[in-house]
Amino acid sequence: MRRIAFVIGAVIAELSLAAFAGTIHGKVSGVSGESVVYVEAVAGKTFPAPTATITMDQKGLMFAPHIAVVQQGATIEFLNSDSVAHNVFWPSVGGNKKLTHNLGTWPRGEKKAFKFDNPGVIPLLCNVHPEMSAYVIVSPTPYFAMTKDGEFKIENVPDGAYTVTAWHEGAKSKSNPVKVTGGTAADFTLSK
Ligand SMILES: [Cu+2]
Repeated sequence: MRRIAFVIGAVIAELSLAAFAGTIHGKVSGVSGESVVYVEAVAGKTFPAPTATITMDQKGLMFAPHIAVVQQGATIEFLNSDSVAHNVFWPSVGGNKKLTHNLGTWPRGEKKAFKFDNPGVIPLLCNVHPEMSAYVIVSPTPYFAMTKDGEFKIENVPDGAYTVTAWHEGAKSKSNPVKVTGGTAADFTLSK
């Protein structure tokens, strides 16, 4: 009997957790092109590890996509689709130069996987082609969005107080405190 009561209690707790979640929406202005908006780490809170693997291609002497956003712990497969060899390296993670890493240089058709365990913005470079560049944004939470026109929506964020950061490659990142109570708005104006 006690066990049944416990199970029912757990189900109710789960339902109410699901009920008290909202959408963070808003607009990133002051910049044009892709921006990334994500919820910063929440003290004392961990999230299930992401299971999806995404591919970052090197094609036509360009990284594709130019900007990728993943949850902390995600794996990215770096593929070379060109007939020339490409390299992948990054000088820092979130500005921390100690986290620099050179993945190596490899020919067409080959790929290498890397698991991103540290959050932050990672500038990707190729030491064979200095004009090649891309960014990986490793979000510390599963709550993130990419926007092309500035409008963004991050859904299913549990009620609570958060810090939300907007990033654009040509501007200074900006962070705003956001309180989610069944839906909330957060607008950002970025500048250089
Ligand atoms: Cu290259």
